[in-house]
Amino acid sequence: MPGKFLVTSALPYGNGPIHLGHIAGAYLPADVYVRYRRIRGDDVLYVCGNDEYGVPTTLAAEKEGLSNQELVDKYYGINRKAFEGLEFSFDVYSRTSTPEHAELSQEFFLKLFRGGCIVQKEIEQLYCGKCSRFLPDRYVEGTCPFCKTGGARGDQCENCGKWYETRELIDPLCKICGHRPGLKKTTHWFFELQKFAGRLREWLESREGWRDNVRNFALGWLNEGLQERCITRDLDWGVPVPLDGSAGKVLYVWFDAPIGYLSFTKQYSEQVGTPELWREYWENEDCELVHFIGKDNIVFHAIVWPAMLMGQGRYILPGNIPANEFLTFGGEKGSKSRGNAVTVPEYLEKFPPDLIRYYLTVNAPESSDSNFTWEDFAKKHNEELADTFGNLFHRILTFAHKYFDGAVPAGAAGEKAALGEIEATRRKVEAAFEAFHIRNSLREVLSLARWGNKFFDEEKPWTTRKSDRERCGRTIAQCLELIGALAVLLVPYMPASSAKLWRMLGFEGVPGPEQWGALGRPLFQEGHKLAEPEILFRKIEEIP
Ligand code: B3M
Ligand code: ZN
Repeated sequence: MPGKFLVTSALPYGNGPIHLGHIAGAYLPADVYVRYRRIRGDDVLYVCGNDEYGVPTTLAAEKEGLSNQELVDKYYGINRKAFEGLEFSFDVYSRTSTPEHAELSQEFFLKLFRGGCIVQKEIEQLYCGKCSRFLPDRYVEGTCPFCKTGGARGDQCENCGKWYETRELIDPLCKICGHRPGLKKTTHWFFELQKFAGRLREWLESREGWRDNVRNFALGWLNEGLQERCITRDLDWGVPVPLDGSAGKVLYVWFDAPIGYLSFTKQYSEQVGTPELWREYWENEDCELVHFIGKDNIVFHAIVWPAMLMGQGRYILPGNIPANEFLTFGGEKGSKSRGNAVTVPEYLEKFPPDLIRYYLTVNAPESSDSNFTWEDFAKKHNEELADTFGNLFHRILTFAHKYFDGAVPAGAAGEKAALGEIEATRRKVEAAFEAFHIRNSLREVLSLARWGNKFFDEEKPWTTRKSDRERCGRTIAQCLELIGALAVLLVPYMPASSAKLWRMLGFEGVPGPEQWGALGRPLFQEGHKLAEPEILFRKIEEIP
C-alpha cells in the first residue's frame, strides 16, 4: 500500500548563497529520498524554504550594507535558483518572512504561553555599551562553556553542537566592535522544556530505525536534564512577541523557523486550491514526517520542536530525523562567513547538476564527515560515472546498433542472470532506503553497473557474434535489460541522466512507479527500437 510522507529539509538561512556542504547535509539526501518515494508510488509532500529571521540575517545585512528585507529578498532569489539548478523537486519553497508564518508562530507561542509552558522573566543580558545594543546570539563570540572551543557563537557551539544561553559564554566579546560587553536588565520569555522531559523520553526511546548520532545526541540532552530556554530576543527583525508590553521583542529564530514546515504546507495547500490539504499530513497519524537536517540541528529537531508540537496537541511528531555529518572543505566545516566552501552557483558554472548529485550521494557524510576536493570529485566521476556507467551504456548501445540494427534481440526473458541481478539489486536498494542508508543505496546501483561490465566482458559478444549469433543476441538482450533497469534505478539520484538514457532506449517520458514495480521482469519486447546513443558522461580532463 502506498504510504504518506511529509519530507522536509532544514530551512537554510536566507543570508548567503547555499554551498555544497549544505547540499550534502540536509538537502540532497532529502531530494533523493523524495524522488525514491515518488517512484515507489507513495504520496509525498516535500517542503522547504528560506529561514529569514534572526541574527544570522541582521548581521549579514549589516555586513552587506543592505536592509534586512533587501538581504532576504536577494538570497531568496539566489537560493531558489540554486535549488532549481540542482534539480530539486520541492512541492513548495517558501520563506519565513510571510504574514501567514508570523501568524502561525504567534499561535504556537500563545498556546504554550496559555498552557503555562512559557513564562516571562526579567534577566540580565549581555549588552555592549559601545554599540549601545544587546548582543543576542551571533552578535557575541567567546569560549564554549561545554567544550571550551574559542570563537563560539552566543547561542550554539559549532564544534560540539551544544545550545546554551548567551550569558553562559566564557570571555564574551562584541562581534561588532570587539569590546567586552556588560550586563543589562531586560525582559524575556522562557520555554519550560523540562515540563516535556517525561514525554520526550518516552517518545524518543520508542523510536525505531533512527540513526545513532541523532538518538544518542537527543537522549544525551535529556540525561543532562532539560532547562527552561529563552525564546525571545531584543531585536527589530523577527516575529513580534504577541503579548502586550513586548515592544522591541521578537521570537528567537529557532522558535519560529521549524513552524515554517507547517506554515509552508498550509501555503502550498492554498496555492493548489485545497486549503485543508495540510491536515491530511499534519493531523494524520498515518503520515510519516521526516526531517532531513545537518548534525548541528539535532537538538532543535529532536527535542525543542517535538516539545513545541506536543504543546500544541494536534499535530503529528517527527517519524524520523536523518541527520548527516558534515561535508568538509580542507578538513573544515563549510562556512558562509568564512567563504571556504564551493557555493552552488560556483559549481553550476562548471558542471551539470547530476554529477554533483551523484558525487555527494555516493560520498555522503552519513556516518562520518567527508571531505570535498575537486580532485576526488573528478576521480570518482571519471572512474564511476564515465568508466563504469557511461562505458556500460555506450558499449552495449553501440553494439546493438552496429550488429542488431538498433533493435532489441530475442532472448532476455528466458535468461536468469541479468534479471536475477536486477531483482536482487532492487531489494537491496529498497532496504537501504528504508533504513535511510542513501549512500549505500547508490553503491548498490553502482555494483549492478560493475556487474554489467563484467558480464559483457565474460560473455564476449564480439566473439559470439561470429560463432554463435543467437547467444550473442541473448547477451545483448540481457545487457539492454540491465541498462533499462539502471535508467529506472537512477531516477532518484540523477533525474536528468536517467531521462536521457530512457530516451536512448527508445522510450518516451521518464520511468515511473510502474517500471520500478517491474524491476526484475523483462522490460523490452523483442524487436523494440532503440534511439541513437549519445555519450552520457564525458571524462573530466581538467580539474577546476
Ligand atoms: N536555518 C540553521 C541552519 O541552516 C537553520 C535551520 C532551520 S530548520 C527549521 O543550519
Ligand atoms: Zn562546544
